[in-house]
Amino acid sequence: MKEMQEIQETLAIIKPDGIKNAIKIIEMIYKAGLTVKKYEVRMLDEEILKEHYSHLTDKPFYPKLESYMLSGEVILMILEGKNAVEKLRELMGPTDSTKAPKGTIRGEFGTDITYNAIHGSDSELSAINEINRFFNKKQKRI
Ligand code: DAT
Ligand code: MG
Repeated sequence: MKEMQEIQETLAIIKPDGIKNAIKIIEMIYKAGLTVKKYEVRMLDEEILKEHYSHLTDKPFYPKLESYMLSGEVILMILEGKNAVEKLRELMGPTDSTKAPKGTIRGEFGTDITYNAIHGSDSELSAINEINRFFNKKQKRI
């Protein structure tokens, strides 16, 4: 039998195009059973983005992704709850907002594959690394 779902933390980023809908997005997060444990509103910079999107820096779309992520303030959030990593990914919908169902954050507030309103960690390990990266925790990186 599967154990009770564990309490996890995950990292969410409301991206520059999502800011105008931040209250609605946060409401959806709470309705899904997650809570905001810590948050910060700030601009990102090239260095942290290159680290965060290291799997994409060689892609032809990277310059567009970078300028979008630098185009305004973002809201960085540590979310907490049962099965938080998967729950947030489900609530976000797929990367391409045009393919995201209504009722998902990207389906409601994203525009396309670039302007997709929100980031969420894609695994427990990414969540730990990303929380360390953006909240500068002095914990050992895995
Ligand atoms: P996700 O954000 O769903 O985890 P990802 O990690 O593959 O997706 O990519 C990170 C971001 O990069 C994504 O939110 C938007 C951008 N991106 C990914 N694939 C793209 C593509 N084919 N064209 C344009 N932007 C893309
Ligand atoms: Mg990703």
